[in-house]
Amino acid sequence: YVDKYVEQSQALGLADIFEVPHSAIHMGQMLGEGAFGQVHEATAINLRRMRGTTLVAVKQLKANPSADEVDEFLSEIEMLKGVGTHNNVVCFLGCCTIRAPYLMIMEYVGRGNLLNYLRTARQQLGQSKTRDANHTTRRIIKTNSSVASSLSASKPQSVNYIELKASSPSTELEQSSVSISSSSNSNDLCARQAKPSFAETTYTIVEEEEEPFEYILDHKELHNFALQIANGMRFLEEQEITHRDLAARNVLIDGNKTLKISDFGLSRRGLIYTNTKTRKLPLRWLSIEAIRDNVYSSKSDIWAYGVVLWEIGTLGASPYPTISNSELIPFLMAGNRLERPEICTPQVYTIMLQCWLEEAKERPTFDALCKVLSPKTTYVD
Ligand code: ACK
Repeated sequence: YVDKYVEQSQALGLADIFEVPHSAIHMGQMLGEGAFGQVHEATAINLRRMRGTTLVAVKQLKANPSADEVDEFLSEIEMLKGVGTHNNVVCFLGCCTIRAPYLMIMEYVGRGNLLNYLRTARQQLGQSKTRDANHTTRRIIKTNSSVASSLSASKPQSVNYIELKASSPSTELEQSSVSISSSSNSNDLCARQAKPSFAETTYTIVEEEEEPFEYILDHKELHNFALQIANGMRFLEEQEITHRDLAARNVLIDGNKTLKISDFGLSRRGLIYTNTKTRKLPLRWLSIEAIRDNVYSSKSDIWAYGVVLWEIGTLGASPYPTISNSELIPFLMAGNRLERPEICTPQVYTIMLQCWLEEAKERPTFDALCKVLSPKTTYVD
């Protein structure tokens, strides 16, 4: 098949080993939509090192993109080609970049994002058993009574990204000067329900989803989530890749509860200083220096990781619900931080506070966090 693939690729003038002909991709249902375009379930035939048909996720750049959008999409792909594979990072499998529609082909991660997982589990907390759309049993184990009470206070929020004009000083961010966009699914508190339907294709997809998928949320699970994300981020840190949009909504979960860091749309190598383009930014996950000076590094990813720990500890609350965009920088500069989630141990809250140190170089590395988050750390009381 390799010969056939190479032949096919050469015929199309595809020198790059990641380049895939459009004919090898059969699009299925849409999974979601972002500013860049759409993500679909799809099948791909004879991907690099993958004989036969593989279930994949395909990110498709929207129709009539601006030159900047094409640039960004292609640079994301270029960066992903060099990332290598890690169990906690969504694997890049191939791309179509010779002609539009431009596609990015990724490993399919079938259980949606971590934020939805946490919120669904939170919603179902208290019910001892429920059945999901696949007729597999989900068992909800209530970890302790403070979990439920700490959650009632947190309400989901739809605004995760704001548009920051490069010319306006970020400290003067005004709610009115900010155009609001919501992440495609931030209000959707339900986990993905149905298995993919491929009515329009003739392929048979065999999935391993019949096994039960449990919403557990005990100490072990939350701790394990924190560690898996730190592991994936350490892998990126080693390669000097700055993710820039680490948040629970951008961490995907599969049927085995393996977490995969995704959405590299804003990622770049090395220290990044951005001042050129108007772009939407995940304000509430950004470090002080990222908001104030447009400087991003692994240390600003560490800040975002602290917010992800907080999202895990609150089972999917929205950060700073009472603070407006324009108030955030003064709030942080005055030394204020997100409060300790009720269920988190002081030990875990100390880690969060270290991630939010004003001085970037004093924050821990992901490597150090992986060590600190040894099995001995207690996540919740
Ligand atoms: O949160 P979701 O269910 O998971 O909805 C969003 C949507 O596409 C838009 O980003 C989903 N998504 C993104 N990448 C993947 C992937 N590799 N596998 C499965 N779903 C994905 C994401």
